[in-house]
Amino acid sequence: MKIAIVCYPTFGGSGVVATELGLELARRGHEIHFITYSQPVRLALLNPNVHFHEVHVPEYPLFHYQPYELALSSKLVDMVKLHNIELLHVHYAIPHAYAGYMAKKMLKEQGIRIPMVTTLHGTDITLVGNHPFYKPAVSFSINHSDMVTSVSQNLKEETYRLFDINRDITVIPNFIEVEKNKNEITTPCERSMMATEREKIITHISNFRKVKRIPDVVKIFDEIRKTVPARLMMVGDGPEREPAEKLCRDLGISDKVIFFGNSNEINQILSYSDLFLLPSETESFGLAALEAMACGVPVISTNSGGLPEVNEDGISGYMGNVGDVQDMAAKAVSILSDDDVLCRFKRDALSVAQKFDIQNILPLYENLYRKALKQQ
Ligand code: GMT
Repeated sequence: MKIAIVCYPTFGGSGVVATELGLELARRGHEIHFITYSQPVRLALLNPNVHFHEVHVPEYPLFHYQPYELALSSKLVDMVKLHNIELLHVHYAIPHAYAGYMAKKMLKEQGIRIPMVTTLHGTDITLVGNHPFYKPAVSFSINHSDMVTSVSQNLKEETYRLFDINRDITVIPNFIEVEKNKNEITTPCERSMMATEREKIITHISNFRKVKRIPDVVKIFDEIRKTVPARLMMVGDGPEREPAEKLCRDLGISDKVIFFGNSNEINQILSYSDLFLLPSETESFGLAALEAMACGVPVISTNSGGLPEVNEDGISGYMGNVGDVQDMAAKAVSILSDDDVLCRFKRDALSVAQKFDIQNILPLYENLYRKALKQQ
């Protein structure tokens, strides 16, 4: 199939999922066209089936806001015609589903019918899309997609609860390439740059937004390290990073915490980690937790949103209520303070992650595409 993938090209989970999906589809022989405003961060263009088309939005002083949706829908129309693309797969409803719908309409006028699959990722429904400023446009573009998928059962239920949706939503969970992590090389020398041999390595990875509850990450770590010698690796960047650095100074633990900023070496860092913290207010899925588990790292997370669908309580880690720092810290200590227990959690985290292996999930998308094409 010839498929156009529209996504945010940044470090966010939706862009990562869209990119990894496109790369695996290309490996399976499909022709994939990424259409976005810059090259997705995880996109390697080494496969002849992978193409990247940049959406340019010319600056014009009259516009207070540059019209990205317009430029994107025009680019979609041009690329569909030029490359005979058969299907649009848009990730994140805002504004991609809206722009995709406009492209479909324009193409129909020119006698080209093309189905659009929309994948809902989370914040497009729970945080941003739900705002009254966007809600009518988001409902409209979900209802007018040919197929809609959500990355968890919880997100599907939230979408029906928050929007006026009159169509089916198929749950296709996020995925991970488990095999890739097995090839990561770890050497004691590199580990020693992060922590001493007797210290456990605890990691958090996110975009450092309010929804991630970054102060809770720091506070949980501060509790843990009172019992178990440990260091905290903070990977990613965003508005909550500076306040978190200040909190570490105030707690007197700056020497035990490393802030990496955005990194392309996530698997490397995870492969040294003993525990992953994700105490978010909500997560539609929690891709970062799955990435950790695929590296054999147990997860302490909250039990909100789609997290219980990923982190199996008592098996791949533990869950706690949002904001219950003491409980999550105690559960972390129970894993870290006994090497046999830690070993078991590491092994089980990996086997839970295996359920989400890309080889199991990708055929679900391929079947959905075939169904969408048949319905045209
Ligand atoms: O978590 C974020 O703020 C980024 C956001 C995104 O759209 O990139 O992540 C959402 O999509 C990911 C991929 O499907 C999910 O794993 C995250 O749980 C989800 N984030 C939230 O629901 C807060």
